[in-house]
Amino acid sequence: MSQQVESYDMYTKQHNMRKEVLDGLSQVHKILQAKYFYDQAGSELFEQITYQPEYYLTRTELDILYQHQTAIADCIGPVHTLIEYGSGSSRKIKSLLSSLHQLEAYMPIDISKEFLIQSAHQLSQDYPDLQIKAVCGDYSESLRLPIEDKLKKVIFFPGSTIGNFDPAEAADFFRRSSQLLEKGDGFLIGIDTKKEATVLHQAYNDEAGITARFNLNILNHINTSLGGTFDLALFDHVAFYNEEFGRIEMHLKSRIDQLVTVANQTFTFKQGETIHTENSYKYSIEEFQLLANQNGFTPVKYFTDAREHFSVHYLEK
Ligand code: AVJ
Repeated sequence: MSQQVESYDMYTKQHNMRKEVLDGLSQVHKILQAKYFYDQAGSELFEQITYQPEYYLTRTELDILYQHQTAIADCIGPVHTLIEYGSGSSRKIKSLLSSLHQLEAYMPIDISKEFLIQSAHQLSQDYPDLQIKAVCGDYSESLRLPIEDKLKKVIFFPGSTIGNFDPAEAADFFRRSSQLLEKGDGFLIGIDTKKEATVLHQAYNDEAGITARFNLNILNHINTSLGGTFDLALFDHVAFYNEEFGRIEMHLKSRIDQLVTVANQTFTFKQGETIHTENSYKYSIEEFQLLANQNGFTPVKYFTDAREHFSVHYLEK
C-alpha cells in the first residue's frame, strides 16, 4: 500500500453506538440516528441509491460541480488542505482535486472505516502528489484534526448531508466546524432545495426499492454490531415529505406487534409503530444563506442547476 495515505482512527464506535441506539429505542417515539445506516453494506446501498433515476441529488450536484469547476476554484482561491466530511465515494471530490489552486493535502473524514481507506488508496493512484490523511471519525461530534492552523483550509460537505441535522443541530454543527477553521477559511457545501413534493417523494421511494433496502439495513447493522434480533421482513420502509418542517422523513414501520432484543434489552413494538430513522431537510437558497449567516459564515457565492433542484454554496469564516 502506498505511503502517501496516512490514516487516523478517532472513532470509538462500539461505545457510542450501543448507548445511542439503546437511548433512541427507549424513546416514546423510537428513533435511530441516520449515521447508523453506514456500515459497509449501507455505504454500498447508498452508492446504489445515487445511481437511481429518481434520486436526482447526486447527479445534479455532480453536474453543478463540473459545470462550474473553474468558477468554484477561482472563488475559493489558493487552498492548502481540502477536508471532506462523509466522503463516501470519490466522484465529487475529483472535480475539486483536479481544479483547486495550490492544493497540497486532502483529508477525508468518515465513520465507515474500510470504505474510507479503500477510497483513499484508490484516489492516491490518480493524485500521486497529494498527501492524503484519512480520518475515521464522527463529524457530528467534536473532532481534533491532525492539521496545522495557519494553512488555508476548506471543508467540503457535499450531498446535502447537513440536511440530516435539524436546524438547531445544524447551528451546532456550524459552530463546531468553525472551531476547526481560521478566518478566511471556507466551507463548500451541497444543499438540496425545496421543490414539488412529488419530486422529493419519488427520490426517497425509488421503483427498484434500493432506498427501502438502505433504510432496513440499519436494523441489520444493529443486529450485527450490537447483537440485535430485528427481523427485517417484519418492518416496512416509509418515506414522505413533511411540508410543515420542510424535510423528508424516513421511518421503519412494524408490521405486527412484536418484541425485539438489542444488547440484552427488550423493546416492544405495536403494529404500525415506527422507528424514525432519518430527516433530510431541504432549504431554499435564501433559507440556507440565512442559516449560514446566523452561525458565523458569510455566503460568498452559490452555484446551481437550471431548475434549481440543488445548490452548492461557498461560505467563508
Ligand atoms: C446522504 C443524507 C444526503 O438525505 O438524501 C438517501 C441519505 N436517505 N436516501 C439524503 C439518503 C435516503 C441522503 N444524504
